[in-house]
Amino acid sequence: MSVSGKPPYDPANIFARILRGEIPCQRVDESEHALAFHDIAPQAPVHVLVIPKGDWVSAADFHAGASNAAIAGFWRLVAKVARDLGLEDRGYRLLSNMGEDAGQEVAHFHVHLFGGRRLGRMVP
Ligand code: DGP
Repeated sequence: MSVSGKPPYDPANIFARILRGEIPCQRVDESEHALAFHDIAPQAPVHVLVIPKGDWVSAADFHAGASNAAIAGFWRLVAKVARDLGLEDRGYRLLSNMGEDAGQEVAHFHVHLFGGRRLGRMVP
């Protein structure tokens, strides 16, 4: 953690590279504040990742440090993607892994959006 309280952000992480267009993704939607794309290893018929367009490592530093507009813009895109993919009626699941114990693999804040089938009960 830096003196400012913001954890160090590695600009070489895979989602940073996707945001810069250095590696491709299957884009679902995009706004000024966020990008949504299909997960490379889907765990459900719909498995989309939504990431903010800023250098945020996890939910903690994103919600503590990003502007209100960026936070609102991020969550609006999450909701829009779920709506546009027709998930609102049957439901869907949002999940964000934060840090080592949760097994966060990519150190750029992201929310998983799962849907398209009956999802199992969540277990820790
Ligand atoms: P997490 O464990 O929450 O950090 O999830 C990271 C997710 O990112 C995991 O479900 C796989 C996905 N992922 C990793 N590399 C890539 C990639 O290059 N492209 C895409 N679309 N998804 C990726």
